[in-house]
Amino acid sequence: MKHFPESEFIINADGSAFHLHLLPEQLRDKVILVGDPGRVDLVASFFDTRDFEVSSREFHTIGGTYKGKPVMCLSHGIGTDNIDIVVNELDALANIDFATRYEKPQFRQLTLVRVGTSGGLQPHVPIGTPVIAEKAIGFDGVLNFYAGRNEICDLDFEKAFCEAVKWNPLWAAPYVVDSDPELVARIGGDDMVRGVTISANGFYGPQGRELRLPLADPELNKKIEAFKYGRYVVTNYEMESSALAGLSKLMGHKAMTVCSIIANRVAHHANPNYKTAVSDLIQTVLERI
Ligand code: R1P
Repeated sequence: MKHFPESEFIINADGSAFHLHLLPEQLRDKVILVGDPGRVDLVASFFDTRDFEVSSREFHTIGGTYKGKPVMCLSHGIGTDNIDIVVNELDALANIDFATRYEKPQFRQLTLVRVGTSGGLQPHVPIGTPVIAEKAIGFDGVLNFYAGRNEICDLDFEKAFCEAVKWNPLWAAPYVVDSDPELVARIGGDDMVRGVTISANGFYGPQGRELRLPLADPELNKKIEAFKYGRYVVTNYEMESSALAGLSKLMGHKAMTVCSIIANRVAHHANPNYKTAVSDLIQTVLERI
């Protein structure tokens, strides 16, 4: 069994995981992930009991039950760099013995569902649509630092995508990972769109938004919108689904992302009153997780 020294896996003085500040006994098998720490209260408002609440930086967690089902909601903030922290520390809480610092002999699998917001890129995903990242394309590069990346990624899709959009070799190599198919079927039901979601490594330039700084490739979004791969088209942009799907798959956890579309990047529309759609989506995911 692997042993993890103090420098590699930091445990706080109170026995909690370094960034999440969660204790192993607080971990629930079913975890709803949201970006905004404030949205954790919205998710917990649907719980029938609240057992604990922990807050540190952007990581805010409330654990409890939903219709008797043990569940917790945790905020990850913005970006796949945070997802690297969240998935590694959740996995450590499940699969590392904090007293001995050894990997536990019995693997414990977690179910991680991110409920987020997103910008739509296609006419069939108008504002208000819940879109599942059936495939996630990571522009961020996080997964490329882990061994085994090629075994879990869709290499043919990656190649076709890079050729179609004339990917700039100065950018991190994009990676393409599937969400867990059983979760997609169960949580997606027949009322959510299955899509291909890009996780960008920034909100402005990396998603083709031009403010004062000109873009390296102003045509990139047009090429992304036109790209087709079998039955797949790229449906939306957000900033976390790729690392969530990739790291979870490498570790053996079940994960997926579903986002409510709050802006249409093609038609240049945004809906600042998106909270009802997000709240409805949260309740649906709580029912089905
Ligand atoms: C950017 O405004 C943030 O919103 C989206 C992006 O992924 C990014 O985190 O999702 P959340 O609403 O879940 O944070």
